[in-house]
Amino acid sequence: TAVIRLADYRPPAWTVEHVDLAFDLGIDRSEVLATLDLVRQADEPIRLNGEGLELLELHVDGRRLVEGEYILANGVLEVGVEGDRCTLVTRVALRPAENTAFEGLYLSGSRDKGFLLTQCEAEGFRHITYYPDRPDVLAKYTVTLRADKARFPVLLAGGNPDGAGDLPDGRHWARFVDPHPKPSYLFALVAGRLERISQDYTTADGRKVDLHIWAEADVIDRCDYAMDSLVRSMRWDEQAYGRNYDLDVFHVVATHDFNMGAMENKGLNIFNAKYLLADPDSSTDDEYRHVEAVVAHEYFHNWSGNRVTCRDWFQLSLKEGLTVFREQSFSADMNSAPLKRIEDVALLRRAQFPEDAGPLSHPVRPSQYSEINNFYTATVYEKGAELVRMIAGHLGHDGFRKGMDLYFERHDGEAATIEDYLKALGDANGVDLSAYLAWYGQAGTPRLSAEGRYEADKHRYRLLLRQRTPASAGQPNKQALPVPVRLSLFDANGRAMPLRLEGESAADAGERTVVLTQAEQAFVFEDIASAPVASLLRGFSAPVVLECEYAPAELALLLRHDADGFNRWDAGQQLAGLAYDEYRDGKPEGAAVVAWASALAGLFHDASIDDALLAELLTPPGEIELVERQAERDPERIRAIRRGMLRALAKAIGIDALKARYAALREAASDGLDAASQSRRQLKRRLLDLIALVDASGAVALAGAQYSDAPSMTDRLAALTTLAVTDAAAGEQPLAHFRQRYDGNALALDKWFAAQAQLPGDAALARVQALEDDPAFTLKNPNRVQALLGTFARANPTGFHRADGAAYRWLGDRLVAIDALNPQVAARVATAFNGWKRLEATRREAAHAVVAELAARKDLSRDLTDILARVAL
Ligand code: HT7
Ligand code: ZN
Repeated sequence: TAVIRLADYRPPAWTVEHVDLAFDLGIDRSEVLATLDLVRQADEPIRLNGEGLELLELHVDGRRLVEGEYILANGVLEVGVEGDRCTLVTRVALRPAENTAFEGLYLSGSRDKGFLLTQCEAEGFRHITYYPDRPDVLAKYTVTLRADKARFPVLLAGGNPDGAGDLPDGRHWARFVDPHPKPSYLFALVAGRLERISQDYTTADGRKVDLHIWAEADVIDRCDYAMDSLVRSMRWDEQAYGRNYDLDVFHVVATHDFNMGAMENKGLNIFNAKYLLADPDSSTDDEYRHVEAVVAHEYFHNWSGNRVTCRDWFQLSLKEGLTVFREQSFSADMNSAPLKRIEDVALLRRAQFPEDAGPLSHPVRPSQYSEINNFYTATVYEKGAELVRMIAGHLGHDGFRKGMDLYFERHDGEAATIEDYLKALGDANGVDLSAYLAWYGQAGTPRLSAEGRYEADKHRYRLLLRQRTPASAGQPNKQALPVPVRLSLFDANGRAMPLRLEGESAADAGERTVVLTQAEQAFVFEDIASAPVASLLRGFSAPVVLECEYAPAELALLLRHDADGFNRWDAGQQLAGLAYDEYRDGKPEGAAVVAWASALAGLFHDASIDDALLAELLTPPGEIELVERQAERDPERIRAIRRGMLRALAKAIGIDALKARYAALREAASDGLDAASQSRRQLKRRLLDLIALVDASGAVALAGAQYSDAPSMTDRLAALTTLAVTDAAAGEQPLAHFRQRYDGNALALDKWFAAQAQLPGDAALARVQALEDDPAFTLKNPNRVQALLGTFARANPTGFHRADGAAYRWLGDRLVAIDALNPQVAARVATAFNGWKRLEATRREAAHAVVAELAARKDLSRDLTDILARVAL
């Protein structure tokens, strides 16, 4: 397959000044009449992308072209014209109901009740009409929609409304004009029977905006939280970045049929219902937070992505990394900042570090791709956000804001690059940020090693930092990167010492940032009265793996005293890692196990710790992260060791203390969304899991009661999951109850499928296979596929990696079936095979056989083929 390279970038030969689109919408057949005002930029023919289109007519400057006057091959329509401008008209036909790939114009839901919608990022617009479908072609859009009024009472497109009316034969029309030039990937339309909730909003600069959230009638009463989140996001972007909304209307639409989380189409955001709907009866606390975060993320794209877009898809992180960072800052302001940081870093470690350590590793700005849909990755999003965070830290709060102001001002209405971004931020502050460019171009997670030496006689502490980034495909030698290390030094009582670097005259308060710019550098701190314990990379100041030989007692000290909530948690994670090593090496009474369990037992009784933070502290790294601590991956063994450690922890705290705390939390139960109630629910869930490890039947009784009288989905699902994974028989009745109670509630049923996909061990595959026969299961719905197959393959290591390889073979078969319907979804699920090389030998051979067989097939999509080809390497 063709490889697209960043180095081959050429500006467009023809640009579009204005595009007029007229749609005649129907479920089986829709027609699109497109009028493009084209402007020549180079001495080349016009080349327009188009895939799966039935071309009905083609006109240039009013003259209809006949066959032979144009070339139509390999998804490109080529027309040679004279002159520097022309008007090109095409009329094409589409078949929305047959579009199971959910790219371009498609049908969400059933033929009789569903609605039509579009998804154009990254290259979906070419499935709608012939167009230069690349993000650096920005045009003004006028869109007219025509459809049967009874079947499609609501007609929406991006931009401001510009008239509507009735037509003969029960049809009607609506027109929209978008004054802001935009790339084709931001085009959207929606048509069908939808209900709405609305709110008035006035921007800080005085624009009155109508906010509308649209959804099907049965779920419209679950959109209020999204509306509140939207208003909070709009205010926050005004206050934090001085960014105002810029159209008279803002539409948000929910669909159950969507390949990703949501889409920031200009003026018409479209959401996977999973990230828009929320109500106490069917949503967990985590889901409420996700709704708030995704609503904010898509809204923030209006500036970081829409007003300033990407020159090409290699620059994807310019909008995605930046927007994730903006969402992280917003969520930290709306909720607990340390908990948000813990959650984000945990995600980075769980999803991005493994991606970057295997054959799918790529730089935040890749240099080549064969299928861009496969680059909407944790690296581009989450690592990209970490790079923005480092740069923001370098500039400081006010400097970063000045830099962002200049970036938005300088590139408004343009398609920019990562270089443009660094230049604007640097220029606004009179600094050169180009050293950070290396972070964008270099794959792999850097290892940062730290070695501290205290010179008691000189009262000095010498910190030697070294960095090394492992080789990756095509990048055998890595260069040194700027690595900001925020740090504090603690004395034996857990107090942060004043910090003065050699050569400086005054000491800083208890925290500062040193930047490692070379492969190796020493930093010497003066006037250090006693041997310190270093708290390094505070707040996770750089996306690296820290290698520092702490003694268990030192980590226990940080776990007890570090004022940085993130580092406190991370000290616990590192200590848990050492405890894991001891367990693995047959030393269940080792120093780290004892230090970890006793420090946490102490914190358990510390009333000053927030319940949610305590829940996080009581959670060691998961089975997936712990793979790093095994030479070869044997999921059963990892799970057994981890459970052994947790049992030691539960015993150190004491079963009676655990049960008493659980009972107290149950007493205080409510369905409130306030932080304290959410924290209580989170801790309750953690305690139930710990109790289950030492007293399974006691936990089953508690979970049964919790399930029956749960005031919220958070409590209900926690109890259900505990029951399902602790005792299969005890889980049956509540599972059946849940299935019936939520029949018809797609998002709640997804949780039911996902809970069972997590059953540990060999029993899981048969359960998953049985669930495929449930009438509610379908391979056509991406959320359902992710809930059952995605959860099983990615979040159930002992179930998926069963030693006989049966689950690998089963997933291989399913991938072929999914691929025939929806290549993007198949490709995503297939990434579960990433890391097969690190499995122990039996599993490795079984996984390899499946991957190799699939990779050799010639009948699979480009999306799936690309993932398989790379994973098989
Ligand atoms: N920018 C959006 C990306 C997206 C997408 C990409 C490929 C295929 C389908 C898609 N749906 C949405 C999501 C975001 O805001 O990051
Ligand atoms: Zn995004």
